[in-house]
Amino acid sequence: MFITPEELYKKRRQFLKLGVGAMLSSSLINSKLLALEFSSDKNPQKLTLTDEELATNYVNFYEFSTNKKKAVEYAKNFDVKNWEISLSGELEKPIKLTMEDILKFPLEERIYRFRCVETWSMVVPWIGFELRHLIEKAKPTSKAKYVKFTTLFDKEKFPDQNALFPTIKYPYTEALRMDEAMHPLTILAVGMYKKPLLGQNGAPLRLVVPWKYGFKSIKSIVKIEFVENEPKTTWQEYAPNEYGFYANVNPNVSHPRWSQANERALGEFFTKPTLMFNGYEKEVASLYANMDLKKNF
Ligand SMILES: Nc1nc2c(c(=O)[nH]1)N[C@H]1C(S)=C(S)[C@@H](COP(=O)(O)O)O[C@H]1N2
Ligand SMILES: [Mo]
Repeated sequence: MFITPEELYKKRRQFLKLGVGAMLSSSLINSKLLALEFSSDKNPQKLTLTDEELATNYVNFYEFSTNKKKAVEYAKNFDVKNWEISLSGELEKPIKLTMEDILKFPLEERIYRFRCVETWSMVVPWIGFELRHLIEKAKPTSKAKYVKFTTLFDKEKFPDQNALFPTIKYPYTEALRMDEAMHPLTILAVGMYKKPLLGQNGAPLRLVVPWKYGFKSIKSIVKIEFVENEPKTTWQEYAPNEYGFYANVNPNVSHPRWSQANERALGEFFTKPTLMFNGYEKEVASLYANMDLKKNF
């Protein structure tokens, strides 16, 4: 049977009337994405999408495991029911948002290049919305100079958080300068490949900052704070000589242990040159006009 988007929309309306409270966030996202309630990316640059199987099976999510295969396995039944995101710090008043609230933001498909600091890369069709829309809603005060993000801390859900010697310090945190957070390329994603995010890719809500190394794109966010001073982030604390606050993709600045000049796209055999700001130089270079990118790596 062929179902038109209108029919799906009506179905969803009926479904919603049955009682939103009882629904899982994932099915809520599902109904929204199935009803094609997002604008599609026309892909003007004709980027070649990474195979969905690769993008959902080759992941970094240390809370589950540092082993990419095991992370996927442990993330299988990740429960995102009753997920809440708290907004606090330098803003008018603290806010708590459910995924239902989150899904009211205008969803868009965004096809972005994604470059991990480990030198693999991919092109992903994310579904999400511009972070600036959420920031505008939160009404930060003039003291808010940075936005800090925190991943869920739950030893029952995340095996590495429960380990005797966890790999990194949890909860995982990341942060952006306010102008980076307000940049229209910066999104909060709820889906990819026209479906809700899977546990291993950061369900139900993750950050995507396409001109920065992948570790800035923090997964499974539960807290967003507006702060005055530059926060110390997880990887920066772990190895400050290797991972800086900015982490802008830069082929001219090597990691102390390897070059960042080239990358290997998942599914491809040969490497190719990495682009300045991961190919988003035109859009974001002005944010760093007066900065020494070798010092502020
Ligand atoms: N909470 C959390 N977020 C995280 C990570 C993590 O281990 N924990 N890994 C980061 C790294 S190193 C990368 S490359 C991307 C990977 O995203 P993907 O697995 O969806 O491709 O997520 C980032 N966000
Ligand atoms: Mo990464």
